[in-house]
Amino acid sequence: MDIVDLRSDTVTLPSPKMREAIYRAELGDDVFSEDVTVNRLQQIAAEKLGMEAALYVASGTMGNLVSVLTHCGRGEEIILGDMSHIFLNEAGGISALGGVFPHTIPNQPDGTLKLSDIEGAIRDENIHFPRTRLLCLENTHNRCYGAPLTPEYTASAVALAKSRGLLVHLDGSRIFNASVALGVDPTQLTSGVDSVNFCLSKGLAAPVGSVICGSADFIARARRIRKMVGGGMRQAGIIAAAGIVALEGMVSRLAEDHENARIFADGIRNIPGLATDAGRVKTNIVYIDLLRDDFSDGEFIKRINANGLKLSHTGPGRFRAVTHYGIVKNDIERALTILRGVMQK
Ligand code: TLP
Repeated sequence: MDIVDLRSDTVTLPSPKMREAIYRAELGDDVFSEDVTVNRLQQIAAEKLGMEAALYVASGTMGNLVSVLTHCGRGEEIILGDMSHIFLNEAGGISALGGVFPHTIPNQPDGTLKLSDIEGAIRDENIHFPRTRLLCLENTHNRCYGAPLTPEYTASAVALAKSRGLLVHLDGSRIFNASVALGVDPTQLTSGVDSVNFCLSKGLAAPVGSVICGSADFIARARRIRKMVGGGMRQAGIIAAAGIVALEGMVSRLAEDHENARIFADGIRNIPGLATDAGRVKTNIVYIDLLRDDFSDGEFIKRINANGLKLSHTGPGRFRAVTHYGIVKNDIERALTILRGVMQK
C-alpha cells in the first residue's frame, strides 16, 4: 500500500538531480576547509541570506546549538519563545552542553514575541542576575501553524534587541517557506540578525544538513564550536552537493506545498470530529484537533496508519500535517478521503 506521509517535511527523499550531484561531487577534507563542494554551498548560502559567511552543519539542532554556544558563555541568558523549537525540541542542548540559561516568554499565535515581553525579560545589571545576551526568533514558526514572521516584525524585534545591547539569532529552519509565502527576498527576513540557521533537509528536500550564516568573525568562532561538538564532517561535499541543488532549484516549488496545505486545511474543516484553524495556514504546516473522545489519540493514529496515512502526534488531541516535495494534490485528496472514512466509524 502507498503511504501518504505528512508527518514532516523532513521525510523528503532527494530528487534525481540531487542524486546525480552527489555522484559527481568534488570532495576534500572540510575540517581543513578543502572540500570545494562544501565551500561552494557555504558561499551560495551566505549570498542568498545577505550574510558575510556561512558554515555547513549536520542538522538544524546542531545549527542552533553551535550558534547559541558561539554567542553565549556559561551562565548567560537567552530570551526565546515558550513554543520555540530550541526550547521544546532540542533536548535542552543549550543548557546541557553550553550552560546557557533559557528565559521563555509567550509566543503569540502568529509566532511573534511581544516587544513589551522582550523588553520585560531583559535583565538589569545586577550581580544576582544572569546576563541577558541573546534574543532568538523562529521563522517560520513550527508550533504556530508555520507562521511566517514579516520583515517589519523582524526589524522591530532586532531594533529593540540592538538598542539594549543584545545579539539576535534566527532559527530560520524554514526561512525559504517564509520568503515564498510573503513574496519577499530572504535577505529582508535576516536583515540585522547576528546569525541565522536554515535547513536544507526539510522542504528543500536535501537528505542531510543545515547552514549557519553570519559575519566572517562569527563563522570563524562557530567553526571551533562545531568541531567541539563533533561536527567536523571531512568529505561532507558528498551531502553538501545535494544542498546546492536544493538552494538553486527547490525554493520556488515551496509555493506548491503551501497551496496543498491550504487545500488540506480547507478539507479538514468539513470533516465532522476534526477541526483546524485554516485561516492560519500560510505555509506548509497544518495542525488538526481531534474532537471525539470515543477513541484515543493512539487509536486515531492506528486507524489512519492502517488506511495509508501518517500524521505526527504533537500533543493531547493534536496532530500535525506538513506538505512537502513528493506530495501532490492527489495525495492530499487521498489523505482527506482516509480521514473522512476514519471519522465516519
Ligand atoms: N523540526 C522537526 C521536529 O524536530 C519537530 C519537524 O519535524 O518539524 N528548528 C525548527 C523550527 C524545526 O522545525 C526543526 C526540526 C529544527 C530546528 C531542527 O532540525 P533538525 O531536525 O535538522 O535537527
